[in-house]
Amino acid sequence: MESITDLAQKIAQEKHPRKVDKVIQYGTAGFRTRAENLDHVMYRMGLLAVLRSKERKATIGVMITASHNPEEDNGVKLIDPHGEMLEASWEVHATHIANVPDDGLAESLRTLIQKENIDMSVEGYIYVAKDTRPSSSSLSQAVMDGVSALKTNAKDYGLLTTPQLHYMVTCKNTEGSYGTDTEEGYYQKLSSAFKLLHKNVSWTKYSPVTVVDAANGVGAVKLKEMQKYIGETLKITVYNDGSSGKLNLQCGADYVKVQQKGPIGCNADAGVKLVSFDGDADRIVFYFFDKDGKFHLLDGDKIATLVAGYLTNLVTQSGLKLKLGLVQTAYANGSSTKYIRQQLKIPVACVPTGVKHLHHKALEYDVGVYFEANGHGTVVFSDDAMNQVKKAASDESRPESERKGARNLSTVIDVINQTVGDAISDLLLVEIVLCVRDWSLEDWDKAYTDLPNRQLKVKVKDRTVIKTSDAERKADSPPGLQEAVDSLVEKYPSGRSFVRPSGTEDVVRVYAEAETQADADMLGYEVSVKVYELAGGVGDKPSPPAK
Ligand code: 16G
Ligand code: MG
Repeated sequence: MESITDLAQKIAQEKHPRKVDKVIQYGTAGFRTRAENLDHVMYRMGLLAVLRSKERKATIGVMITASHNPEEDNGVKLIDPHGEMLEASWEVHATHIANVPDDGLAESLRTLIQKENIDMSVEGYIYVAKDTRPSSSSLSQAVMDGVSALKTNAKDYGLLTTPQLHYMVTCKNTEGSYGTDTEEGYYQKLSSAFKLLHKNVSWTKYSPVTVVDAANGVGAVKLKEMQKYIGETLKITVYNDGSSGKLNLQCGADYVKVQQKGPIGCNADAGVKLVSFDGDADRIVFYFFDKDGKFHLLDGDKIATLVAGYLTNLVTQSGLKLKLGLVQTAYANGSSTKYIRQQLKIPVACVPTGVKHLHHKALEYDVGVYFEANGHGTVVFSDDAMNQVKKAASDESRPESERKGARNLSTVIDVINQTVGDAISDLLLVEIVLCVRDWSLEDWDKAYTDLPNRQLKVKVKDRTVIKTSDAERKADSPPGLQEAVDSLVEKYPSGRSFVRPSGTEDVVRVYAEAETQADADMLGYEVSVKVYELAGGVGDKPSPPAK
């Protein structure tokens, strides 16, 4: 009799053959490449999700998206039981299963089953969702084929934002204690808490009007849905909503952050609150134009400081002794780190790029706020902190002011999608803080002034020659590179620069900041040249900044 793994291989050969030889890696955010090369990878990730599900004895999520990448790309990532990124040791399994030749698939599956000691009689369960890319439908079908090849059931949610799927997986695996694993459950939980906090607050400078560039992605559909639940409390206008423009093309959070300008179709009056999501709505940035038409960006760093400041106040008010900490990456603007240390007086940690590193570190605090400068982030509360907050909220022996602080904290927790950064949830959270503080975006922006900065890419033969340490702030190889960067940095007041291989693109990334934009541009350029010379640059040499 044919074994189930042989059968899975047969289906692979017949319906989802591997047509490309190029090895593909499970990177920072799963597999990501041209959609036409992904069919076999998707089928195999369906298989792998089942094995992971049986091994964990829990529901596993499979999200089909390539986030802020162009429409021609697609990708897939697996979501672990508590809504977190797939464990690193399984990333290795994923890479292996994705690349093995068709006729070796059954054998590889058997080896994995043995190695991880997977009990194949355990019933697995898979949640699948996709973004709005044209390629997502057929790729999602390939995932479903993989799941059913191993005789396992899946729930296909169709279109969801990435953070919504993380949320669903967590709801399911906590048997509903985190929330209800339906879209309605998600909108209900977040919007009710939001409306409660927004109620009874009066303002003069805050404006409950927000204009959102949804990057022509899935966030548009879901935000419009959320608006129905929020009603009048916040008036959201969505553009770049997929009705005409192309996904992520000249729009979205990544474009706005990197280009430091508004997206296509953006023509707002001075002071209007503007927002961009990325293609799968797990990143958000805010911005506005001042009276002189100057663009002001409020990125992940600014969001982190806003949120951390607010939560610190609530914790203090509640009288609870909770340890709050903030987690950033090397991309965090130097001014933000200084502000957090000197003004907010909150402990701040720096970790390597990628959500899993930030999330993991944030879990070390009772209340861990984490944000990447690019706008991905959230807040996580330890189980103990959540229990303390709940208890304090109804503890009659506490003064009313403390109980009020705890009650507000408890409600804020419900606005937050703790499983992963979530543009919709973050939007609501920021709106609450701005409303309570009665701040316009100008007020928020005044907290500190970003040091001018520049991000550049350098093409090299093999980007893995760059090895970093100290949360990517030091390049240990190739020899001489760090010394070269150090001596360039020294020339510029408030200069800082680092280089790291991208985890999602075949390039080396260069970051530079300095007191003036011209200095940041020049420092970035000079460092790029060093990377080109010392790390095997290919193609054209980096060109100097335009004067
Ligand atoms: C991925 C990461 C994001 C990171 C980015 C860096 C996840 C879910 N996403 O999008 O956190 O900022 O990669 O890209 O981890 P890079 O390595 O190409 O600079
Ligand atoms: Mg994204």
